[in-house]
Amino acid sequence: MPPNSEIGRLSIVAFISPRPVVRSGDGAAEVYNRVMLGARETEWILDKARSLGFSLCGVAPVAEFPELERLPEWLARGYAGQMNYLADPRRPAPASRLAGLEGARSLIVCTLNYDTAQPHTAEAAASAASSSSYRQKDGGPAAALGGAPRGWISRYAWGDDYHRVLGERLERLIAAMREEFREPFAARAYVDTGPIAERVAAKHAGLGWLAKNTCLIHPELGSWLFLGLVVTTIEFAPSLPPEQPPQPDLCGQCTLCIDACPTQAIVEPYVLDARRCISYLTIEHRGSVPEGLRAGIGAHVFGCDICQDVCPYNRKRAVTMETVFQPRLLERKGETRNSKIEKRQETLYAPSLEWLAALSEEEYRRIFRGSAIKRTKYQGLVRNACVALGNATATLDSAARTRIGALLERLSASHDSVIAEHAAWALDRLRQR
Ligand code: B12
Ligand code: SF4
Ligand code: SF4
Repeated sequence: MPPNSEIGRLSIVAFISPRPVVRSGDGAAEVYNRVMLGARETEWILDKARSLGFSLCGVAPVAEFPELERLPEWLARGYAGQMNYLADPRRPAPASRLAGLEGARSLIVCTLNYDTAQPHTAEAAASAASSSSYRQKDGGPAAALGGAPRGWISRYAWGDDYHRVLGERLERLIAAMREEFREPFAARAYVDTGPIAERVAAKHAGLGWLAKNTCLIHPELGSWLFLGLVVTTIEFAPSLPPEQPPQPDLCGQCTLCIDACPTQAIVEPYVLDARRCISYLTIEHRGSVPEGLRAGIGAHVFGCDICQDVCPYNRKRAVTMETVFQPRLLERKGETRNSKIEKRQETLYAPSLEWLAALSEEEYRRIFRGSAIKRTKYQGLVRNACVALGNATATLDSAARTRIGALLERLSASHDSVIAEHAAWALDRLRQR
C-alpha cells in the first residue's frame, strides 16, 4: 500500500442527528435516518477501498466548496469550448441536488494510480528535441521512436477504459456497504459521469492539492491518479476534521508545467483555457481543429501528458501493478512485398501514425472496444492522426514521404469532410517541405 497519512487522520465524531431525510423518486418515498457515523465506520470504508485496490481514499462532506465560486467566470470566458455539460447548474453544488440523491451527505473519493513503467512523453522525445526544455520539435515523439512516424496517446488511455475499471470497483464498494450498514441509504458511483467536480471533492477528502496545471496532486503519489467517488446519504465522519485545512499547495514558485505546455493552454496559474489544451482538442472538440493550434499539437493523437510529465511531484514514480492499464498490444495485418498477409504487433504506446490514419471504421470499433479512446470517435482519431502526420513531415525519408503522400491523398478524398480537410492540410505541409 502507498503511504497514506491523510486518510489515517480521522476525527472521533459521534453521532446522532435524528432528522429524517425523505427521498421521493419513482413513487414510494424512502426515509433515511440522518445519523453521523463515527471514525470507525470511516476507517472501515478506507480499508474496504484499499482491499479493492484503490491507492487512496478519503471522505468529504457534501458542501458548497469555495473553489467552485470561480466556475461561472471560467465559463463566461469561454474556456469550456464545446463542453457545454460543464455549465450544468448542479455542478457548483456538488452532489447536494443530484436527482435521486436528495439528502446526500458524504462523498467517498477514491483514486487509482495509472502510472505504468513506460517512459514519459519528454523521455520518448528526448532524442528528437534539441532544446533542454521540452518543446515539440517537428513531431516530438514521432521522430524519436524511429522509422515510420509515431503518435502519442496519453498514458491514461493505453489500457482499459478507466470509467469502467473504477466504476466496477466503486459498485463493489457500494455492495459491501449494503452488507455492512443495515439502515436504509442511497449511494451512487461516479467516474466523470455526473455534474461533480471530482478534483475539488478529492481535495476536501484530504487527497491532495489543486495544482497550477489544475490537476490534483498527492504529495507522495503525484498526479497519475484517476478519481472516482461514491455519493451517499450516509453521513460519515470526514477524513479531515473541520479544524484541519486541506493539503497545502506545494507548487511554490515552480512554473514548469506552464512553461512546457506546447499550446500555452495554462493561461495563468491554476487556470486552463481548455480550447487551447491538446487534451481537449484531440478528445472533446468535434469538427475542424483551429489551424493556428495544429502545429502545437505535434504528435499527439489522444490526450496530452506534458504538464504532468514535467511536474517534480511525478518524478518519484510509483508504478502501478494494475495490468488493465498496461498499453494494449494489437495484431495488425499487413501485405508483404510478395502479397502474403503478415501479422505484426501494434501497441497503443506510441502507435504508428500511418496505421491509425488508415484504420477502417470497423477496425476502429474492434480495436478500441472497452477503451477510453472511443470518446474521440472514429472521425476524431483519424483527424488527429492526419494532424500528427502533417506535423511529422520534416522527419520523413523519401520512401516514407511517398507512402504517406499516397495515404493522405486517399484520405483527402474521404466522404467525411472533416477527415478530408485535415488530410489535405497535412498533404499541403508534406508538399511544402
Ligand atoms: C472537463 C474535463 C477535462 C477538460 C478540462 C480540464 C480542466 N482543467 O478543467 C479537458 C478535456 C481539457 C481535460 C483534460 C485532462 N483531464 Co480531465 N476532466 C474533466 C472533468 C470531466 C471535469 C473537470 C472540470 O470540472 N473542469 C472545469 C474547470 C472549470 O475546472 P478547473 O480547471 O478546476 O477550474 C477552476 C480553476 O480554473 C479555478 N480558478 C482558480 N483560480 C482562478 C482564477 C480565475 C481568474 C478563474 C476564472 C478561475 C480560477 O476555478 C475554476 C472552477 O473551480 C473531470 C472529471 C470530473 N467530473 O471532475 C476530468 C478530470 C479532471 N480529468 C482528468 C484527467 C486525467 C485529465 C488529463 C490528464 C487527461 C490527459 N492526459 O489528456 C488532462 C489534464 C489536462 C489539465 N492540465 O487539466 C482527471 C484528473 C485526475 C487528477 N489527478 O487531477 C479527472 C478528475 C477525471 C477522473 N475521473 O480521473 N479534462
Ligand atoms: S494537457 Fe498538454 S496542452 Fe493541456 S495544459 Fe497540459 S501540457 Fe498543455
Ligand atoms: S509543474 Fe510545478 S507548478 Fe506545475 S503542477 Fe507541478 S509543482 Fe505545480
